[in-house]
Amino acid sequence: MAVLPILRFPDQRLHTVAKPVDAFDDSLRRLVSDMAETMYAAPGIGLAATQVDAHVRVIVIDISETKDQLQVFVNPELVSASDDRKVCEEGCLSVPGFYENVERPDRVRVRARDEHGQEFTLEAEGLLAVCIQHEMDHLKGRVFVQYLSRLKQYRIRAKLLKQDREAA
Ligand code: QAP
Ligand code: CO
Repeated sequence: MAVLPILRFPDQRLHTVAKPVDAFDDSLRRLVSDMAETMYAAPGIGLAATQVDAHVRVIVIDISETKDQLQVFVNPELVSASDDRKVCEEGCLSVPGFYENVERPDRVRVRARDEHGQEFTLEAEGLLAVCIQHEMDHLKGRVFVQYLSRLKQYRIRAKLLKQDREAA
C-alpha cells in the first residue's frame, strides 16, 4: 500500500479522459488499495484515479463517519439521474482549501463493477449521489471548479499557482 501524490488544479493532466479497465487483476487491486490509502490519509471522502495520474475508470468513496465503508466503482456508468436537483458545497483533494456550491441531480442510479469484476447497480441520494457525480466527472477530465463562474475559476487557479510557486 502507498499514499500516492495527488495532482493539483490547474494541472492539465486533470483534464485527461480515463479509459475503461479491461483486466480485473492484481495491478487493478493494487491501484484501488493505494487510492483508498491516499484518500484516507488526506483525509477525503472520494478520489478518482485521474487525481493520482492513473487514467482509468476507477473511483473510491467512503462517506462514513467511521471511515470503514469503502465503496469501489470500476467502469461506472450513469444509468439515470433525477430531474430534481440540489445544491451542495463541494471540495476536492485536487483543489485544496476551496469549497463552492454546485447544483446536480439529487438522485442517481449507477452501474459499476467492484475490484474483482463483480457488477452491481446502486441507487444513491444526498452526499453519496454528489460524491459519485463529482468523481465520475474527474474520469471525464472535469473538475468541479468548471461549474463555477470564469471569475471564480480564475481566482482559484491564481491562488493555487501562487501557493505552488511559494512552495517551490
Ligand atoms: C468530493 O472531496 C466531494 O479542500 C470529495 O483542504 C466533496 O474528499 C463530494 C478535501 C464534498 C461532495 C462533497 C478538500 C480535503 C477533501 C480540501 C474530498 C482539503 C482537504 C475533499
Ligand atoms: Co475531486
